[in-house]
Amino acid sequence: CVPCGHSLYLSFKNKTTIINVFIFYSGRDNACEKTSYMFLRKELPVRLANTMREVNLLPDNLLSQPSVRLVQKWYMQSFVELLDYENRKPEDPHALNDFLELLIEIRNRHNDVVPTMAQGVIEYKEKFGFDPFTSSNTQYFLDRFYTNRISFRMLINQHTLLFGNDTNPAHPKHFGSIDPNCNVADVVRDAYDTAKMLCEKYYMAAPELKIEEFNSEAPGKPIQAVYVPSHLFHMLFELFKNSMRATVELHENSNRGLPPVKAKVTLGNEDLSIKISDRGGGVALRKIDRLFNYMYSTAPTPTLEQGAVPLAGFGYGLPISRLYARYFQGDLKLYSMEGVGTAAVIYLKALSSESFERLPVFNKSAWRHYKTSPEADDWSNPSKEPRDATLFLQQ
Ligand code: W6P
Repeated sequence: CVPCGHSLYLSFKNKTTIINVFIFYSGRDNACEKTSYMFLRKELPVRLANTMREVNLLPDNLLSQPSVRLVQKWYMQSFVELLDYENRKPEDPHALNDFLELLIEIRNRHNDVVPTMAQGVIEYKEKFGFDPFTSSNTQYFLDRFYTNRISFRMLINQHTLLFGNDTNPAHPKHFGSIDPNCNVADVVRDAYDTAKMLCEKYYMAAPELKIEEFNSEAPGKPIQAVYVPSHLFHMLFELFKNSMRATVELHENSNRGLPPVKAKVTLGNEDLSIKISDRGGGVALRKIDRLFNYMYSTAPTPTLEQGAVPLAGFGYGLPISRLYARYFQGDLKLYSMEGVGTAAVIYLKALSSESFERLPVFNKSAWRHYKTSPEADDWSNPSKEPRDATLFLQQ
């Protein structure tokens, strides 16, 4: 099994070894599938087990919500089913195919983990309200939990795409879900077009897109990355929906038309950056963190007309997009100037050799996060009373 030259890789960490597992294989031969099988039958249960241990550290009031229990059940079941393969030799004539089918079944079972966990958070909030301690625990937990889920699905998708018969004939040059020559501006346009259709359906109007590229490494050449186009699409689609909504809602009743949403794709030595900026009026600095807060931004989905989809603002789009960016060592940041507009920047690693998985580890320090209560604030609180210095002078 010969890994081909590309080096976007997934890693497997345990206490003593770091094994880099190349997910590019030079062929679809049986040897590769066996190697992947041997790796996954160990690695997938390990990743499930780590998550299940961490779920158990959640505050009891959250852990006991029915939706959280349901998710826990799915994880247990998948864990047990994977363990069946612990001792099945890859030479067993049915092992490889049975395993592949199991992976597809597991992927389907876990499809609704995100909305179900969100439901759990809603149930919690209805009973106990919002408090900063649980919010900070939930934030820490869900970031790690969803990162683990992204990684788990990435591994399953690679295996089923490379060795199943559901390979995508539209993208013969992709390796599983990875495009070694992913044209970033193309994905930007694609995500814009999709968001635009939603926006027009909702508001009967949508801002234009202005896109610019600046390739400092190879001036004039299109910017490419070794990346998972579906992850990039997910992030960009989320940002466009937010930008479009802000733009339309601010300018709906103006007769000067809608200011365009701008996209700028740049490549430097180290970073490949994508900025999406709007003139939608911006968000106050004080409120920016809330956009990434799971507990704050979870609210029961408003009842929509049949088939209607909300444009943006319900649920977990932004925090999960940031996890996608961080998963391969990038990031997603918002820069807003209230009264004017917002710029969102996705940072990716320019070099695929820097794009390894960022995974949560389960150790003492992680455990401590759940067990320590937040420290007392060590900065002054503004007094509600207006300060009048003359009072001190009189004393
Ligand atoms: C806004 C709020 C927001 C969030 C994320 C991306 C863009 C924007 N624009 O007004």
